[in-house]
Amino acid sequence: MQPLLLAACLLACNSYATKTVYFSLTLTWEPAAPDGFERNIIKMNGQFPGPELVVDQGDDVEILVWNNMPNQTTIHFHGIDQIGTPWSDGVPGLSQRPIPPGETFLYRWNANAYGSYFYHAHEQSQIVDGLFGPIYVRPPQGSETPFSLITSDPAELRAIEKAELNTRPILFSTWNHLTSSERIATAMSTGLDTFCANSLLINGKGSSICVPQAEINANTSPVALALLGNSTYSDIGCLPAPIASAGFPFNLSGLPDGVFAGCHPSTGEQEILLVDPADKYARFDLTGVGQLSNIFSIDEHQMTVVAIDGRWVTPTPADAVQMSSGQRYSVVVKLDKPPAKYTIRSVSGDIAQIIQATGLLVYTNARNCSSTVNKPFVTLGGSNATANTLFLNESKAIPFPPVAPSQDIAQTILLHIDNAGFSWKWLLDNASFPIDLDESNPLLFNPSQATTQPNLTISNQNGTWIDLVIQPLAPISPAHPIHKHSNKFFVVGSGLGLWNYSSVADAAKALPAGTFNFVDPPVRDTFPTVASIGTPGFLVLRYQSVNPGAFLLHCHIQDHLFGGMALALLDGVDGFPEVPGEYRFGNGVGGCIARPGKKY
Ligand SMILES: *[C@@H]1O[C@H](CO)[C@@H](O)[C@H](O)[C@H]1NC(C)=O
Ligand SMILES: *[C@@H]1O[C@H](CO)[C@@H](O)[C@H](O)[C@H]1NC(C)=O
Ligand SMILES: *[C@@H]1O[C@H](CO)[C@@H](O)[C@H](O)[C@H]1NC(C)=O
Ligand SMILES: *[C@@H]1O[C@H](CO)[C@@H](O)[C@H](O)[C@H]1NC(C)=O
Ligand SMILES: *[C@@H]1O[C@H](CO)[C@@H](O)[C@H](O)[C@H]1NC(C)=O
Ligand SMILES: *[C@@H]1O[C@H](CO)[C@@H](O)[C@H](O)[C@H]1NC(C)=O
Ligand SMILES: *[C@@H]1O[C@H](CO)[C@@H](O)[C@H](O)[C@H]1NC(C)=O
Ligand SMILES: *[C@@H]1O[C@H](CO)[C@@H](O)[C@H](O)[C@H]1NC(C)=O
Ligand SMILES: *[C@@H]1O[C@H](CO)[C@@H](O)[C@H](O)[C@H]1NC(C)=O
Ligand SMILES: *[C@@H]1O[C@H](CO)[C@@H](O)[C@H](O)[C@H]1NC(C)=O
Ligand SMILES: [Cu+2]
Repeated sequence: MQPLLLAACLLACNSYATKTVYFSLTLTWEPAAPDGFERNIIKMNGQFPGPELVVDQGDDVEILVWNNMPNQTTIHFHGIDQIGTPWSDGVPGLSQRPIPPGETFLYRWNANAYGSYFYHAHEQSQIVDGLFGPIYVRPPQGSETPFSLITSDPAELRAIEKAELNTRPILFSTWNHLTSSERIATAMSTGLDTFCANSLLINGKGSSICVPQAEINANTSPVALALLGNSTYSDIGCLPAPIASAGFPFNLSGLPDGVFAGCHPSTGEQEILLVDPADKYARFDLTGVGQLSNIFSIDEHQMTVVAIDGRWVTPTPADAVQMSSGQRYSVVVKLDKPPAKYTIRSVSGDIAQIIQATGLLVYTNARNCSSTVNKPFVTLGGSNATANTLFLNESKAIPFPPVAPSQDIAQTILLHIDNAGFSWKWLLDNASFPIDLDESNPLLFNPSQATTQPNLTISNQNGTWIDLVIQPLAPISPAHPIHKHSNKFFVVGSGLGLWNYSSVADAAKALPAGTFNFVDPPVRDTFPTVASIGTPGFLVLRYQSVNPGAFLLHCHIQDHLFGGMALALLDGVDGFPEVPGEYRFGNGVGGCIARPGKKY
């Protein structure tokens, strides 16, 4: 081959063909009734949740956002590494200026890793007004998958591979009848963390269900009973406001109906997942988007978890899978049951609230059946409803293939989580991170600003390894799903007790064997701290700084992020990139504004 041809081939005949794919998202603020109750919500291209963005690994992705809402906005692509494109990470004050009403912004990033992701607002609390939608990055054809660990039967394998190509997102979210700004006003006027929802949604569909008090009481866990004392969960299944105060001052005058109590039933659509048993298998990407963790199950159908946060894991069977906000669990489901309609269930996995949503898994050859199979694996209270319900054992779902993190750690950073005077307001380490951090002057554009805000930022040199030790101190600590923007971290360990070590290596010497895993730990972009009462828990996240830029580390429960539970990671300050002029000064378009229907 001529040298010139070889060079051309090296460029064009990559292991996977690089192409550019274009999307446009038009955002509107308009009335809708996802759970049967009408209020204003955010729609994307007229839809809620937003349209699924499906691309191939290696694709360059361009997403033109048209903000037709009355509020400024940004969009974050959750789990996408943003290697070399930190200006497309969508965090106001860190990576960009917000997109004003009526304006556009062009996000550009490379889909460098296969798997399940999602996009959502990162401006104010617009995510809870509905601004979210799924992303799937298809793995390269013929790439290694863990499917051969499920079956060695070639026909079965082909069916699983086909299901993989047709994977479908299932987004679980919490929904409120107050808008996000009304909820925030309520938190501030009452002083309270208003953690309860009016309904749970499955792919944006659901109902506000008023469960009889006796049924709520019967599903109250022993831990909740101890917290409740002589009170009960409210009629919306919510812990009462005085408990939500966590011992901080609160004022119930002006508390709107329906926030802690006040159930008003309303009926929306029910999500229906139509499956063809001739396909033998179905594949779903379960995604936690809401403020409560969610336990998902399909009556009579065991699932096999094959990927978590987009990355393959050793296939692990489970009747029920729990996920926190920001986490993704991809599952394969065998369609070998009698043709019927099977109930799918999402119940709260948090002590904060007893609440549920249901949908249907419908075999195509049972579309006209009038009855529905109703045999839950999981109770309304989130515990086993059968003698042998199998909850996912996370320690079996090790990354496939496993990867060991470095043991050469440049920095160990202890980050305490605590309340800051009110139950809605939070500290991550020394400070409460402002949701509207200097939006006109993003940290990425001028990292030296960080020196004036030392408590809001931590920085490192590119290439180094960092241990983040997260330790919630509140006497009653819910699980905080910690999400890191840009590349993933290793979850090297967790446990109970006050952290009093200068390094993880020291802790490993002092703590019981099995506290840490340095061999094949989970590789994630979101992972919850240990929920605890009395004794504080700790969670150790290890990552390598590989992508210079300003990235947020935060709790993915939106109310906690709003309350300040965040820090800016200035990764690779020694190698911060030159921000392209079209992002530093403009909206990323660079020149003329593109028109929908042309490229986008
Ligand atoms: C949206 O804008 C309205 C009107 O300016 C304001 O009252 C509200 O707080 C804003 N909401 C959010 C979520 O930014
Ligand atoms: C709960 O019990 C305590 C003492 O046991 C009592 O003082 C309090 O009034 C009771 N509260 C309610 C709501 O019954
Ligand atoms: C509670 O809030 C109301 C109205 O917002 C206010 O009038 C009242 O003084 C507050 N009470 C206390 C004890 O702060
Ligand atoms: C379901 O009923 C409709 C009309 O009632 C019929 O057209 C359709 O073929 C039926 N589907 C199946 C799978 O039986
Ligand atoms: C749930 O599991 C426990 C412990 O294995 C068992 O005792 C209990 O009977 C189970 N619950 C049901 C409803 O089967
Ligand atoms: C989970 O899996 C690990 C590793 O296989 C095992 O040691 C542990 O006993 C399992 N836990 C439960 C609750 O089954
Ligand atoms: C930063 O944190 C330290 C230690 O808690 C505190 O003394 C200091 O006031 C904080 N500085 C700012 C600017 O918040
Ligand atoms: C928090 O404050 C302490 C004491 O001033 C300081 O040592 C630590 O570096 C601060 N943490 C951050 C993340 O700024
Ligand atoms: C940062 O470090 C990573 C890992 O060592 C390396 O791949 C990358 O090229 C570095 N980037 C810069 C800008 O130095
Ligand atoms: C931490 O350990 C050191 C050395 O063992 C000890 O001096 C110190 O008092 C401990 N601090 C806490 C808060 O337990
Ligand atoms: Cu949190």
